[in-house]
Amino acid sequence: MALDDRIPNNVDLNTDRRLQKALEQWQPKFLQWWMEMGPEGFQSKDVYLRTAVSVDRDGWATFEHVKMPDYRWGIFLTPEEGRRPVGFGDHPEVESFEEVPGEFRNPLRRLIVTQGDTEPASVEQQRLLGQTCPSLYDLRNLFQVNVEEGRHLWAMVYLLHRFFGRDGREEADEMLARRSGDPDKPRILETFNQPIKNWLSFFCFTMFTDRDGKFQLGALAESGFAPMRRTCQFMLTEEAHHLFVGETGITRVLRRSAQLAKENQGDVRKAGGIPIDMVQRYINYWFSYSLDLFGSEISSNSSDYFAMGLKGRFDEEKKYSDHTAREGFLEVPVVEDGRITIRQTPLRNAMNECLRDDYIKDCEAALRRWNRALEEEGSSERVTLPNRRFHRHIGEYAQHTFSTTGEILTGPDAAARITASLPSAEDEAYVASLMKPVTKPGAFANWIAPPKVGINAMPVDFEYVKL
Ligand code: BYC
Ligand code: FE
Ligand code: FE
Repeated sequence: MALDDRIPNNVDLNTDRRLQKALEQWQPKFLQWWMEMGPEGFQSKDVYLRTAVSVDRDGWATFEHVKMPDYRWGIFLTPEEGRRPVGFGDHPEVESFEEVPGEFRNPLRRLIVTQGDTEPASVEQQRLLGQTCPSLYDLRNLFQVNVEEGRHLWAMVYLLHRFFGRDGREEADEMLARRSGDPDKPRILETFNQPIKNWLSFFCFTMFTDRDGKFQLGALAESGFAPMRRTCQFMLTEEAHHLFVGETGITRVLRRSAQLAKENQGDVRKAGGIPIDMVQRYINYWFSYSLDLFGSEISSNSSDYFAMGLKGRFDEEKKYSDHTAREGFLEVPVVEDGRITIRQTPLRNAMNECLRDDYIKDCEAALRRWNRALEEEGSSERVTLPNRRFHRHIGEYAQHTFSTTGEILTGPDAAARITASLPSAEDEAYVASLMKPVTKPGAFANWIAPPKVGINAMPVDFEYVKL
């Protein structure tokens, strides 16, 4: 382990002078990007952060107050016992590769660049949220997510520098040049160009969009390209916290709304809370945008990635017995002549849809937990997930208009029905009006319930950020 190095790492960076130098040249550019595009206004404050200093059980989560620019962004890969075969695709039996075979270079680079691009994008999307934090606890969680997304960028940039030579170095620079929402230099995937204007969106984003990260990283953690596999395995340990922030964030909003409804004869708004139907519209928006991230339902790209052993299914090794996926079909609803019909799709071409299926099941489980919280608070209201066809911009359903329950909508009022299920300008203005910073230790904005416990067994009123 080389923790005192300029770039903390467990990949023996000091034995590869060229690579070390290339990364040390990228480091100041990263820091410059962080100061420019990272969380605005808090760079000189002490934040109670978890830093990975090694990959083993006690080492990967060291908690202390640090200033964000001093966070030790490092390169950590989960070690593996012995060698293992690729395990799926056209050649499941061959030994997994430690270098990139020539014919896999372009697709692999694309996967890494697409994955890597989302990480700084999310930091850019969230950069102004600190100014309206509902508590110091939440402020700290935002920054924890932000520094770790920065580290995820490091993880992908390491792969680019280490395995893709000059092309990789150029791609790594491009990661810092694109900007979320910039019409001239946008981020690659559209979801990462959508603004996150308030904390309700932030919690929905970490719930739904970071969860795409869980499933994409899960699929890449099966990769026959061993460095990718080990990189993604370690990223997944950090990802769990991001999902926690999103899921519990919305749970706390729902609990508070239910409490305020009870105390005020159902009028949550009058009491300064967020009505549950409004929360539902934010769920509709971020869930549908997150579904887009799985790509087209029927995709030859996904078939190629699988055939090459670059990207498997979620839990490929554990969950499946046939790892070639040469036989079998997935029934994919498509639109033909204005009607939904089932298309029998060869499994390999439906890999995106398989992953999306697993993702949706995971979301459904979380929705059940949200609804249980509403029930506990004595509310009869419930939240739901819209149908996967609703409000899509990518894939089979992007060309048509679907209701939240999945039926095709036609006619003059179709667009209006979609709009009515999404946050309106009025919703946005109302939520914005609630976003007033609360920075006293232990205090919380009125629209959100406090968490049950603090971070790392600290009390809820701990000074998570020293302002
Ligand atoms: N927006 O066959 P198709 C995370 C493009 S999140 C714009 O449908 P494919 C995180 C596609 O590139 C995890 N364009 O797609 C979360 C292709 O372009 P070309 C991110 C899109 O390739 C929160 C065309 O449409 N990780 O970590 O099978 C905070 C048709 O291709 C979109 C990954 O994405 C879109 N939404 O699948 C921080 C993993 N979707 O070839 C971080 C790596 C598709 O026509 N990426 N297109 O120019 C992949 O595995 C695949 O690229 C995708 C797309 C699953 C994204
Ligand atoms: Fe990430
Ligand atoms: Fe994340």
